[in-house]
Amino acid sequence: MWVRGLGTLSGSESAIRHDWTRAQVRALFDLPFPDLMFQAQTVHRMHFDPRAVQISTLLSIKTGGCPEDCAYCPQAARYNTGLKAHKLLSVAEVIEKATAAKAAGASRFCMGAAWRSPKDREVAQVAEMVEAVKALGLEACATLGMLSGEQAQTLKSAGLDYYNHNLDTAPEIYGDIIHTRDYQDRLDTLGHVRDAGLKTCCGGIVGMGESRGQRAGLLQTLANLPEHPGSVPINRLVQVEGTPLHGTALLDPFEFVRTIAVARLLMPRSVVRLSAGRAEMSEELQALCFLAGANSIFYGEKLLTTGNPDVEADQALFQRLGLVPMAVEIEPGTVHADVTDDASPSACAA
Ligand code: SAM
Ligand code: DTB
Ligand code: SF4
Repeated sequence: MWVRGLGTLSGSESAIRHDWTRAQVRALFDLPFPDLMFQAQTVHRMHFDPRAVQISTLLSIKTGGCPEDCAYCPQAARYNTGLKAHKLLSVAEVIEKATAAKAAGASRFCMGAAWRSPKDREVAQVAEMVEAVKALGLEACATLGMLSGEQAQTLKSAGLDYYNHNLDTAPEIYGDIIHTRDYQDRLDTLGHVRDAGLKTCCGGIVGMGESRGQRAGLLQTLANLPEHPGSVPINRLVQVEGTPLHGTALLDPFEFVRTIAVARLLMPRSVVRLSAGRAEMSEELQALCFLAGANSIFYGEKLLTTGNPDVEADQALFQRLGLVPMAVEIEPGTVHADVTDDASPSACAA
């Protein structure tokens, strides 16, 4: 099949490429909206059931007081965002939240900590949490900042499935957003994570005042990583008062949908997450994102420190759109949630 902007796709699969040029990615962004949506849908259906949405729940296990200066982040100690900081939670507190997330229908539990890079002793504490989450029959993901190779190994040995570490934006504007570490630090951590045999969860944030060409640059860099990330979270900036990016001009919603569609085209087998920012989106915009190839969400009333749609609202949206939780193999031979014809959105609450 020939697809404008992608060339000839053979058989039932689109090509997995790691050699995208900026001009090629930009050309996809510039397609007429109906063409871009059709192509994204076509590629999505080659690799996924378009009804199936992977469901993750986030928990902030250590909140605020972060020494970094990420201009978007309410957890940076240097910005006055009124956030109530808390120390690392206990394993028992994490088990309680993970149990509730599983009961509500999540298949992956993601633990986030406001660290620049954890100390070895902190990684050991998180490793205990990972073991406990895995024992509940959930996939485990953590996002703790920069990791050494040994730290990534420790987390892998504890049973961690995914490590989230975002590129956040295009390399050429990274230095305008974060000054306390550089792009190469992020690439190095991703290398340690891959070398340890962990799956990567890696994406970025749009709506930080970047241009379309710079959004193309973020997605180009993600797609040209040595392996496509298993999960690609596309966050729309959640504007928090007190952060330098508060007051940034809002991104055209259709441009956000285009970003999802291009991510789907560049990384055909990756799960693309409609990530932060859903609480500020209409249900119609979210539906367009699913049509553009998004097939994952954060589920539960809170992200790390900011709001997310209510569980009941998400269940109702799934029902109205005919979406179902994605089947996920947690352990060999164990299937968490089934995508069957009679699976209903209330399976989220099963
Ligand atoms: N401290 C660790 C780090 O930065 O790697 C892990 C937690 S950090 C909060 C994880 C990611 O959340 C960031 O890389 C960024 O992509 C996303 N994030 C943080 N604040 C956000 C905001 N206001 N809007 C959208 N995404 C945000
Ligand atoms: C990701 O890409 N988005 C999540 C997760 N990875 C850790 C975080 C979103 C944070 C939004 C702002 C907040 O709630 O503090
Ligand atoms: Fe700290 Fe992570 Fe927030 Fe940056 S994004 S300020 S590293 S918590």
